[in-house]
Amino acid sequence: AAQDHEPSPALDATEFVRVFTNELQYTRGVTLPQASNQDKYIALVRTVLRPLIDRWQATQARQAEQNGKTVAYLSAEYLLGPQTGNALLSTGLEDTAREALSTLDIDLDELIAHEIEPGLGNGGLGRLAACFIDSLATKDISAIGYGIRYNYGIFRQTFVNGHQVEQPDTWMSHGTPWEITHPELAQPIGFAGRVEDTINSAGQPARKWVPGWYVQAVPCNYLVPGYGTDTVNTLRLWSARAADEFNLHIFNSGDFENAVRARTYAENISNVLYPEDSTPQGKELRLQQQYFFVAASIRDLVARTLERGVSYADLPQHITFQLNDTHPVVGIPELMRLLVDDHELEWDDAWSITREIFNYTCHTLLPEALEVWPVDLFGRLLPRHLEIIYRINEEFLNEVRLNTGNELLVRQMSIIQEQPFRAVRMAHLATVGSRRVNGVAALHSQLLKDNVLKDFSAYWPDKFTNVTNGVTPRRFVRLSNPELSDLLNDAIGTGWVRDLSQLSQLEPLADDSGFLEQFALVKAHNKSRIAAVLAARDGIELPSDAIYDVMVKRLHEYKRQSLKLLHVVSLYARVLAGTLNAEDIEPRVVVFGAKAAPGYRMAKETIALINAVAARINNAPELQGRLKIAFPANYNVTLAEKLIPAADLSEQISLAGKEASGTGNMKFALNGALTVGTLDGANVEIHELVGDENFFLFGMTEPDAESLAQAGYVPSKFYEKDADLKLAIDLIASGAFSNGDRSAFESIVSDWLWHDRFMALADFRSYLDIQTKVEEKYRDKAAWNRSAVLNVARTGFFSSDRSIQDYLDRIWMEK
Ligand code: 26M
Repeated sequence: AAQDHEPSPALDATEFVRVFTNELQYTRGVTLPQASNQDKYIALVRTVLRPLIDRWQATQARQAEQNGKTVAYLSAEYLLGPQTGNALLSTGLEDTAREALSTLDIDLDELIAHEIEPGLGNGGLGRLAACFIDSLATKDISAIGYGIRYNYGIFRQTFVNGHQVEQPDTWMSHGTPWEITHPELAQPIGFAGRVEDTINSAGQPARKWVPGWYVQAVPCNYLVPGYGTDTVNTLRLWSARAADEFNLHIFNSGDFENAVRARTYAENISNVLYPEDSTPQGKELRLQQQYFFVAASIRDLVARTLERGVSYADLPQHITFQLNDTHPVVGIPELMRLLVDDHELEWDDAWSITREIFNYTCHTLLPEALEVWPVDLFGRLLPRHLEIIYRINEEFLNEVRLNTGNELLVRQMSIIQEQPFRAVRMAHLATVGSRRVNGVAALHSQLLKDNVLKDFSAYWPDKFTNVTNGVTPRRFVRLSNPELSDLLNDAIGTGWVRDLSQLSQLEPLADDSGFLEQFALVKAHNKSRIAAVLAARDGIELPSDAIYDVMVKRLHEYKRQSLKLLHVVSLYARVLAGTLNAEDIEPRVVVFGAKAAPGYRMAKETIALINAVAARINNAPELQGRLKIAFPANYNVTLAEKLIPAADLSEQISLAGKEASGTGNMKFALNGALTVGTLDGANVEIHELVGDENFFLFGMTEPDAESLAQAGYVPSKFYEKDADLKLAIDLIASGAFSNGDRSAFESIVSDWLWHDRFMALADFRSYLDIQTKVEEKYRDKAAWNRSAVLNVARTGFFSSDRSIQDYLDRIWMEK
């Protein structure tokens, strides 16, 4: 039955060749001998798009007819990754395309590699959105993703003398064949201006927003194909175009040149993705981006729903808006404005509709990551929305006052903060205006209720729930690890791609030595593959028979890349000091991949330090080639797909209580890497599922870390107490990695000794000890492979299909 879901190709090789050459001729205007790789890539995409567009149109017709509930996912980011492989997979056309193109002497993989990935996200939050729309389509759910079509996605990272230098991501410089744009369907989005008293059509006093300027939101559609189903959903990203009225409002006529030039101000809105992912900058352009895409999205879906004859009161039965963090939360006052001002609903009716429609997912625990908008800035850009927020807040606080009589609580829960400056607390607005609030892993959801949003969870206990994150098995196993996929297909059939819980059928094979050997061959193959990729891409030479120890994620202090680095430096320092024989080091390749926010100084210095340590130890004769660091620049989805299948060891070493979930952790486990990790985020659930024998657990628990902080954490005490730690830090401080320059990494060293906000030094000993256990286990190949297979067998839970089912059960369809 599982076989029934394998996509069957809509074209055979002969038809494929005909359509492909036709596309070359009539959309590129070239003959085959004239065609460049770009021409061939575009012809390939347009060929694969045809059956997808047929399915897409059928999906729209079906969903309109069913007239059920549509899930609208609102996210400022979608970190999609390359599209071609996924489209070939969902159309079942991969083999056909390969065969067809080979008859034309074209290598399919070369064309696939030609694609520049749409990097329209920073990291975990944006990649989660991409996994979720994949799962929504695969599960045949009527859904639409809304976001922003940035001209420049996440910056391209380069290293200059080991320091990060950012280059613009010009992913659109040659256009993209994946996008279907409709400038004629643009809608005007207003900003700034003033609010007037007016009389509505019933003769009642009302308020009316008169924007000062407008920008056009142009819809750009992307197809989101499900796997093994006919559903193709839509991802609708909005692009900003100057409105004709734009310059009329700002400039007097006559100055034509400047009026034209001023259009770029409006078009700036969708120009670039903000690269900060942990400390919001409070920039006006960012708030413009948020309102721009949310206002366009809400109007789009509400208008289409009302056109179908749905009444206002019934909107919550037909629409649910899922807020991906607070970035789209301005949607709450926007829907209120739409209902009250434009559609003339009573405030109370509009408010009960609004609170039924929105749900909010929180992705953080760090207080500095919570978005707040200064009221003066907010009021200048969105004056009517600020009024609406004030009224929401006033009524909410009156209710809290009435129910609790606690004035302190009233202040703590207010949507408006007074100190250190008056500002709108977006997480409070989201919580008050949503029906459900969820965290992204069990521990995270608990900590949300206990700390960040504790007053709200005491006030509305039933509003809070958990949905543990997941990842799409299509991209992160089936596409990225074809050899493992073949092995799984032979062992348990193909049903796992749509139902990842079937991986549990592998369990008995963990004791089958023949299977373990095949599994080991797949891993070895993937290591050779990544070694070849890194040699070609970055000129990095690596052994392929070593422990592949991988830490890939955004660079942030709480994630503790510095702890991983201290481990490596400590091995080297002990070899230099003669307390460790190089021959006793199990050969290991430590791979880092990480981008730092351009303005985040400590993160950028950490990058420079990793590169400096790499330059030294990779050529240190004392180490006999047994320890290597690879830090390829510009880690992205394309590289992740090659790297993760090759990993033996997955580094998930954040300070407990700081990483909301993590999703890389899931991708690694599903590809048979063992995790070295703290009890943080979804690591807790991975550890629980795979079992303690198959997981390298270390470090303080969240309550441990909390007590240590309460007691007064003094990192230098750990430095003084632990000779290995001291040796490692002293080696860095001595200038060993900076040509004797002791000042080069001074700020990192002094941060370790005097601040160390995320307690890397406190967990150092435990981390070193567990890494010794890693080496011991790796020497016992059978034991290691058994654990690796059990990781695959026991982590089917982490499919984003399961996450989406949880959203349906606990939030979207919950009664
Ligand atoms: C906010 C304001 C202005 C500019 C940018 C931002 C911003 C952008 C991205 C803030 C945070 C952003 O991402 C945070 C993020 O990626 N969080 C991660 O979410 C993952 C999915 O739930 C979790 O697995 C990670 O633990 C969590 O860190």
